Amino acid sequence: MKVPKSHPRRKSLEEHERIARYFRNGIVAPAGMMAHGRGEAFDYLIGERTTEEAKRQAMAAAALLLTAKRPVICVNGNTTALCAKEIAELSRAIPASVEVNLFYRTKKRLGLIEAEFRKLGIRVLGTKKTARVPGLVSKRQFVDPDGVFAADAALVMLEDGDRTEFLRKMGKKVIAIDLNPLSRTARNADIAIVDNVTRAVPLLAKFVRKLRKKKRKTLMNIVKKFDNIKSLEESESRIRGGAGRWKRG
Ligand code: PTJ
Repeated sequence: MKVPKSHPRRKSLEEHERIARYFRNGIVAPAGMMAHGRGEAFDYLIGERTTEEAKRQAMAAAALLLTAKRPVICVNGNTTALCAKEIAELSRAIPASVEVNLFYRTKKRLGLIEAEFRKLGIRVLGTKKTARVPGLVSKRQFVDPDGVFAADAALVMLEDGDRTEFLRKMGKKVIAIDLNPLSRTARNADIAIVDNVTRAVPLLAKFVRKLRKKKRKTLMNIVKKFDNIKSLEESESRIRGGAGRWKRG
């Protein structure tokens, strides 16, 4: 369905279309559609735009990614559907590896996501060789020995709190993008960006380009000053205080 240019919630409807299309082609899992709906509700409450808190969160996240020696960006069905091109650009800007990690892991979906990134010139890790995240029971435990397993920092999006927690137990820094500031993923992360992946990923790339020339010490200071829980409280209070503040079409 073509969404009219004049529609006030055009972007949101276009995202629906993308998720539905990528569900039909097998990339998005059935539960991915529900996960998208959950995110959409929070996005509506923050006004479907990047908040000032999210800008600060993304700035700290960009600094962390630039100080990492082996950063990895994790992708799943929803993020491939919504922003594969932007993820490819971010991975080049940092530079970072891209690794596929699926909750509903099947050979077919791994292959489809791999092919989607190949079209963008990215060779994704995580499809064949497998190491494990100790303690994690879901299929998310399977990671690439040259990717997440060896990484010192991982960017995760639309994930569950368990993996974030266990990755941190492995000593890795975790950056999460999650529209729900109360989620376990957001709260377990070192830095959580409360924004839609479709806006947060290009914003991260923008900040990475901006900060790239800064001294390591400056970048580390930005990271050190960041307080994830305090920042999430700011995001949450905007959501609570924001109800009814925005006019909707
Ligand atoms: O790994 P896959 O592809 O096999 O599928 C896994 C899914 C996505 C189904 C799985 O991870 C899942 O069910 O996720 P959850 O537990 O619903 O968590 C998704 C989190 O991401 C929720 O807190 C949502 O609010 C948030 N979210 C949803 N859409 C977006 C989002 N955050 C940022 N941007 C979005 N577009």
